[in-house]
Amino acid sequence: MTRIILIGAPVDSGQRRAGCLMGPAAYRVAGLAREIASEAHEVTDAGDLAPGPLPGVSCANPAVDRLPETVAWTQTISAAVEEALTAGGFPIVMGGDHSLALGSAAGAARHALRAGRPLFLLWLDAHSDFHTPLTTTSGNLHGTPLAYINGRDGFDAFPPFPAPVPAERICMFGIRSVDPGEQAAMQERDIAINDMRVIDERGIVAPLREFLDRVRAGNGLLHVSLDVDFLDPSIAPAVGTTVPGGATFREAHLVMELLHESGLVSSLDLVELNPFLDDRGMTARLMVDLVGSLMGKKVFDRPTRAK
Ligand code: B3U
Ligand code: MN
Ligand code: MN
Repeated sequence: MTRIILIGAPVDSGQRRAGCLMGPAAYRVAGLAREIASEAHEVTDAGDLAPGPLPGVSCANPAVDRLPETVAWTQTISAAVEEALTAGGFPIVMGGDHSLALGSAAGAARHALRAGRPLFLLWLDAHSDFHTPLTTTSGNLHGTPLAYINGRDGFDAFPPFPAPVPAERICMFGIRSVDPGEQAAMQERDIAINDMRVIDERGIVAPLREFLDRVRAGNGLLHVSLDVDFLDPSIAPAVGTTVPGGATFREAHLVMELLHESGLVSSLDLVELNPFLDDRGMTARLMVDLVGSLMGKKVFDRPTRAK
């Protein structure tokens, strides 16, 4: 049994379409806590966080939108995730847009540093989120967290990332929208980029097992960041930036089932749900079902593959 701590992070300063701040409420309405409890885990809902006072920060890139709010959220979320992990819990951060991962990953990294274990990152997303505040042209900071986590320059307004995660410990799945500024930086680094081409050719299982084997071999902690747009918009319409050709219902559940089987995941983000754009709650419900699979829900109990 795992002690799950639900943390509401109604962040919407990382992008410009209103609605993500209703995400935590939608997860509660869709029964996230019940779903987790039905897999015999203990669940605590810690309620919603609020950002602290806005810091006096600025950025040389005039396009950047709502930097002080995002920095304030980063500090608050980072502290909450670190505290949950230190207390022996498994934090699930209910977003909120993807800029919340600037904080959740920083909290996980600080915890990993103190535990003397390496942190690994699994990024399930249509986008690579590898911009820095200096390279983003949209100015939307939800496109930057993975660059912060990897220790790229340009994040002077933010607290220094505790122990940046090297490229070899980062794995992306579902990628199908990358800006030129991100592409160049990603190509210089040895990140496992499982874009949709790779998934079409190899499927989900082989590349995910390769990554999970590396996490296990390194005795690592694993932070998973699940962006709603990882999923195909036909099954998950409640997201600001829909990109066609995403993961199917079965592929997404298979990822979650393999992650459960591995026993390696230590923290999770649920990001970019915009309930205002949903179709009778179908996206919120699918995200809850996926968390159910991550928590061990399955139709048949069968022996797991020899490790
Ligand atoms: N790369 C683009 C688009 C984007 C990133 N994340 C989302 N959209 N959801 C940008 O604005 O940085
Ligand atoms: Mn994202
Ligand atoms: Mn995305």
